[in-house]
Amino acid sequence: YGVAYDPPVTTTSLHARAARVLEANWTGGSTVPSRNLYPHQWSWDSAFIAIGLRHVSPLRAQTELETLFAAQWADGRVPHIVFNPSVPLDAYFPSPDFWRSSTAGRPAGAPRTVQTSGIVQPPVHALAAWLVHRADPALSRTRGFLARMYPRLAAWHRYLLHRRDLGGAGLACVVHPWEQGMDNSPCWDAPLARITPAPARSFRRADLDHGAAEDRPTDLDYGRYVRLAADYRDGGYRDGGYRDGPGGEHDAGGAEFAVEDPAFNALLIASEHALARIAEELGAAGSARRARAERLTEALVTRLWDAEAGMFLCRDLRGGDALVPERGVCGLIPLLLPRLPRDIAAALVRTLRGPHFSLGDRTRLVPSYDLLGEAFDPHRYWRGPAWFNTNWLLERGLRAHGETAAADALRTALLRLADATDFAEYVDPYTGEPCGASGFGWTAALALDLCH
Ligand code: 9YW
Repeated sequence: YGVAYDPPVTTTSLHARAARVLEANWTGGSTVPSRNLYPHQWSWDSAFIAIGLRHVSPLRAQTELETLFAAQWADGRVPHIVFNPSVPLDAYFPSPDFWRSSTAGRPAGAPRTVQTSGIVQPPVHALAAWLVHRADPALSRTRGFLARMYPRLAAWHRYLLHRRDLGGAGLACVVHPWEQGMDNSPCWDAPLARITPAPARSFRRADLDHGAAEDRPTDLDYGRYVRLAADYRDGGYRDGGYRDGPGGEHDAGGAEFAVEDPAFNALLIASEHALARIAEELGAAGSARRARAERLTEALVTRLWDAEAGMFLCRDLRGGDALVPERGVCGLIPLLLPRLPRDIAAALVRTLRGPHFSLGDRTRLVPSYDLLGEAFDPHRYWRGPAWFNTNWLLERGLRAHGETAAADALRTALLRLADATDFAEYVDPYTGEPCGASGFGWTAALALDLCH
């Protein structure tokens, strides 16, 4: 036959099995992305997981976010990993002894009681907190969930909008590919090429114990990730950005890798809108936050929109402050914003349907990278495979812009593939063949969300 095994799905059984994955990955205070590949708490995973978990247990969903924010640093940053002390050091690299967050001199106010990384991940959290609240407002109010989360979320956004505004245009910058969440996207190839890799023998990758080498980033990529992270650590995790002094002067900082990414900033904008709603729910005004979200949306368009490509691109601050000519799925994620200018939303939908991403045509789900790009590889991590979180964001975006039929079709495809692949980490965009881990946290969580 040569056709991928793809049995029909009944949403009830899918629902039960997705809930079981989240149960199996629950550690008592949070949920691991994958039991063997990623045995700690990851920041944006937890936000997506909470969005699904709220349908099974609003209490656990609140706890998920509370646990993450208990590890927030004094400067407002939310670390991309919170380490589980009962997991052996060699189960994941880089481990706490690499990041050294809680050792003497604690950089930038890292917490004393938990070990964390020192870089961040996309700010999906305020959006998640709002959705979690709405799943059970009575429980949320009784527990003071939003009242406790609000100041922490506000400090998180303040960190990103001040310390990470390295370009001075209002957008947040990432200083490491891991921060943007799409680790080895071809969008990073040019900015990463300038980084001298750490010697291969100076570290040991743990990911290859559990993942197939051809599905994972290369050793050369890893050498560069390690170099960038070690330099940031050795600089005390200090950022440039706006100084709080009287002039509020701008400091570009020493970061060798500094990129304005459209997905990271779109998620920040969506979360700023959510924070406005949270403020209002708590009896405060949301208007200043809404105005800020609007300004950020304008900056996103001014800085990162490329009319010719019909999508957003990344801006490489250290590469002549130029746009990176690679089409990554990150450039489509701003579709998530309901208040995006209409012509831009329409262009994004055309690009999604066109030859580079082929929505509703040759692919089963939207790939992480340009199907026609030279670097495209249907199996290698963020260089082509389709991921469930990005597709969930695009499903929401299509719906927000009135593309109901396309959103429905994408939803059906997401549910089918989550089911048929036992909640794979990512899939071949053409065949739907599973890659990476199975029983993956956000895949199960977002499938659950789409059942509701
Ligand atoms: C790694 C946990 C994380 C995700 C990232 C993804 C991957 C870690 O896994 O990074 O070791 O490669 O790229 O987005 O948060 O699921």
